[in-house]
Amino acid sequence: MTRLSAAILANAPAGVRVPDYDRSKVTPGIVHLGIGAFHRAHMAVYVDDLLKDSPAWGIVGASLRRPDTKEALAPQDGLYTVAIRDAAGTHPRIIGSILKVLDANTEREDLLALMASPQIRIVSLTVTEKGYCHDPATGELDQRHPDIVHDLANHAAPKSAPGMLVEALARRIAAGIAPFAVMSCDNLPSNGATVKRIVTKFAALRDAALGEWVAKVAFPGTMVDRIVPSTTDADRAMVAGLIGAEDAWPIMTEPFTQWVIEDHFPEGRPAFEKAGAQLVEDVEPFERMKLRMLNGSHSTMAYLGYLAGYEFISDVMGDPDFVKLIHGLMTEEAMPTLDMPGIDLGAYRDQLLDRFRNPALQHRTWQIAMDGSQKLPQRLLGTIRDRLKAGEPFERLGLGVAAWMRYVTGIDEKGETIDVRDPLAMRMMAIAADAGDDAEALYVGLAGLTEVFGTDLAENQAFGETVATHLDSLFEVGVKETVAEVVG
Ligand code: CS2
Repeated sequence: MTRLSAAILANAPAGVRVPDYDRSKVTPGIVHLGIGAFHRAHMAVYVDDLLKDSPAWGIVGASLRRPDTKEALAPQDGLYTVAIRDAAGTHPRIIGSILKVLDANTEREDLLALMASPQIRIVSLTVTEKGYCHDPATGELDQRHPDIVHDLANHAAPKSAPGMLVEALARRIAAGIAPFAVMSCDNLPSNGATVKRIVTKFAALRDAALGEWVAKVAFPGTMVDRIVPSTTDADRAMVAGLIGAEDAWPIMTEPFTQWVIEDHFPEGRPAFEKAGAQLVEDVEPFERMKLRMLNGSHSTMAYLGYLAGYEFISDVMGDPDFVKLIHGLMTEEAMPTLDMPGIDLGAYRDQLLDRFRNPALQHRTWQIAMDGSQKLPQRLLGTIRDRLKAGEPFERLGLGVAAWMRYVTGIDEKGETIDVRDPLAMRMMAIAADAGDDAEALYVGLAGLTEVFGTDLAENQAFGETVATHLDSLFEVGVKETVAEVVG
């Protein structure tokens, strides 16, 4: 079968949407760090919608860790398929907004030179929570992180996202070029302000004057939302059948997409609103809503669901007790902590439950379970802090935290090994090994991870009682029985 490339676009089968602009006229205006599946299903699609009218906003992607995206897209002229899936079918669309992918490890100088050039006016990021090298409980730069230590000693050859951003910004100052706006599209709380704090700190550690200059750079916050399961070989075969060509890395996603952006781009931006984005003054209420409702539910379903033997989120949604649990978590525990004038939170919740039910998405509980130590603070713990302050119960959120503690032991209910992927995995499994089958000891050991729980939660009695009781129940009677008790 022929490979997807610019040459086949003119003859793409009917029903396959292709770029509606002349790609040879498109020039780079955006560098995106972390060119993974999420970016390709989300921002790159919005930009693809706009290039016909604004060809100066093409994207050059960079991968900071692995060269696999470059290897997949380079032979395809940067083209790839987004397959939008639901019960009614699959709609393929070929995206052309990514002009090129650079591998930061082997093409670092090219990447830094491009980031320092005046044509680049936005640098956006999806490097996942752990890519910011920060302490998730406080949102501060982790100065002991090995990549940060490396980058502070090797300014011109950075490995980390903060190191890359600061080196490119420093080169711009030296050349008298105005800074680009830095736009994080990751699920961090207050992502604009958080990334600004991390990057400014890194710059100040390099040099105080550089820190002051970086403090004036624009870091617009964003709320991003689209569910993007990892691509499988079966997905590749399905897409090849639809587009009549082989695509090494098509992206699977759902019909829903949302993007709320703080309108703070001193050097200009594409008309994102024309592609459906909402431009607002303050994005934080939207972020909080999404992190607590969608992602809080997702993580709770991921740990409990995985342990109960459910492979996909749609399988979890087939269990009425789990649906009751998640409905209750959102309605009784998360919604009262949100202040969203003009937004119908009940309708938002119902739409989320429908999205979770999407049978065509095949979103693995194991995928969402990854990197829990980086995700829990903004997804569950912030909500719990608000509930504690209000003196209100948080049984379902507490069960979510307990399920994470049960999951990171690395052994499931049948005694099988769990492939726990997390920057703290080794430490957590050592804590679990020390605790043995003592649930209380396991609770104390894991709650002592202050980079996750802070010192306040670790020392909070109500928090400890709720989580440790659920954890004990997960060991004693198992996941399904515990969920049934909590909802019953
Ligand atoms: C998920 C998110 O993997 C995860 O942790 O909760 O990637 C989620 O699918 C997105 O935030 C949806 O916008």
